[in-house]
Amino acid sequence: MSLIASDQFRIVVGLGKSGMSLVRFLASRGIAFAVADTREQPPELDTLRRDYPQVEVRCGELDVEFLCRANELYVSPGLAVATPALQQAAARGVKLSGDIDLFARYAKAPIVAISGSNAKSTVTTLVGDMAAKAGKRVAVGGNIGTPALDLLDDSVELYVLELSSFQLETTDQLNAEVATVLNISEDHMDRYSGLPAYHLAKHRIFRGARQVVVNRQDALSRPLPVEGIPCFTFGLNAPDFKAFGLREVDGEKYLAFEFQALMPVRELKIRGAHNQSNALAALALGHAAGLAFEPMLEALREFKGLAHRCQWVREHNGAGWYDDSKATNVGAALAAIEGLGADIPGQLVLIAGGDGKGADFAALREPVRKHCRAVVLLGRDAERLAETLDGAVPLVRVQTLAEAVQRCAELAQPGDAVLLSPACASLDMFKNFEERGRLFAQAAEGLA
Ligand code: UMA
Ligand code: ADP
Repeated sequence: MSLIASDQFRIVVGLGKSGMSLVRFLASRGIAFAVADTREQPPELDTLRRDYPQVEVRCGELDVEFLCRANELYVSPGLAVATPALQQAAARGVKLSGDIDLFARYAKAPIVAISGSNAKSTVTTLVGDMAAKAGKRVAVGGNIGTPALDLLDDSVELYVLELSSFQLETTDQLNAEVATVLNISEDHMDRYSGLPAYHLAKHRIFRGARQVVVNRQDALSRPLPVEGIPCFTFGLNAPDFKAFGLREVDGEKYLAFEFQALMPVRELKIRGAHNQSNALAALALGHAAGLAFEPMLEALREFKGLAHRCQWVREHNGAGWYDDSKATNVGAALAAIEGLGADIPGQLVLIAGGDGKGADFAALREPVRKHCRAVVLLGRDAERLAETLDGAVPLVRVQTLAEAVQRCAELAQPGDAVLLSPACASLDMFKNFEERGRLFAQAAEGLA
């Protein structure tokens, strides 16, 4: 690829999964581009050098002069658009864009777009399962794993995308058939100036949407210019017109649409009030996308939940052990503590701590006091958590996850549940949340 500045020249910034999907996409369309990454050894460097040896790559600190040779930068989600070098390039007229914007320009099938602080992966997977049950050729990806550009295929009939605030920062016009922000609570406060900036990034998902789905119980999920856009809502209270919710019929709780009971809640395999809300959100999105109720309900009946989301691990001395390693923020941990706490005869022994990403932990104090027998703390922000929880319940400090498991086994009583729901990211001690969950389950399974 030549390095001649022209209005056809692009630079892919970031060479991880998204960056590599951009490289494949641009190369296959004969569009000239180069690559930059702030890391000396980005993960896909070897693949790039092997498969596209002609592409220029700059590793290390971003060079503004280099970036300004492009008319458009495709910025990976791991890099904030607020990064000074990117802002300097933007100030000199270079357009900042990303993989999702490009995807939206080329996708020929309708898009179901799902964001929110929590429950994105669960709801995205559910909508994908529902569409497959309805016989649609469906492609599921985005933040959940497969980069969106890798999904593009003209035979696809429906795209279901999980989108993070990071991906939405660079998304100008998504034009989704239906878009939702499932809920908003504090997350990624190490990247945003505060909740308003995070909220603003998430709400870019609604740009050009033909329909929206709103959480009745979370005002922050409501798009500002909702008038005139067809809207379905979901929530745990009884539904009215164009709404999904819970209705009681003959003493039994049902998932319901408007005044129609659809399915008893007890037929769901996923537990807790938060998962009933997730099932309703998926129904609302699927309905807006034109899926029939019967296949959607079949998918709901079969869904066992995703790994590391309140996942049952084992029973030990009469206590259940649960892996909720995916609870990387306060809102997710709260859902697990309140959901599981209300569901068991005993109390919770909670393992929490890790990289708090600058979050305020205060909201944990009351639910922890109500539901927990003790909290075992580890990781970078253990002391900050300890300050918040001090005096509410007994606190135990440990250095390793194996030690945490041992201490929990000593503390738990029959009828209790041991819950790994850290309210923090895992990256200070582990490769990712999956590794943290796997090591927890292994250690728990190893208990005599
Ligand atoms: N990075 C640099 N310099 C760069 C580019 C990236 O240091 O020039 C760092 C980032 O700060 C980050 C890491 O490299 O720590 C990875 O960033 P990336 O943009 O290269 O990530 P990808 O490999 O492209 O993966 C991304 C999503 N990752 C992030 O947003 C951090 C993946 O979501 C997503 O599955 C993938 O695209 C495909 O769409 C992961 C994630 O952690 C699961 N998402 C966050 C979350 O869910 O909380 C938002
Ligand atoms: P995301 O992809 O947004 O991280 P997941 O479906 O992977 O969402 O779930 C992440 C965490 O959020 C899990 O710990 C899960 O128990 C919790 N969670 C699931 N549904 C909800 C909800 N409706 N509200 C709050 N937390 C939830």
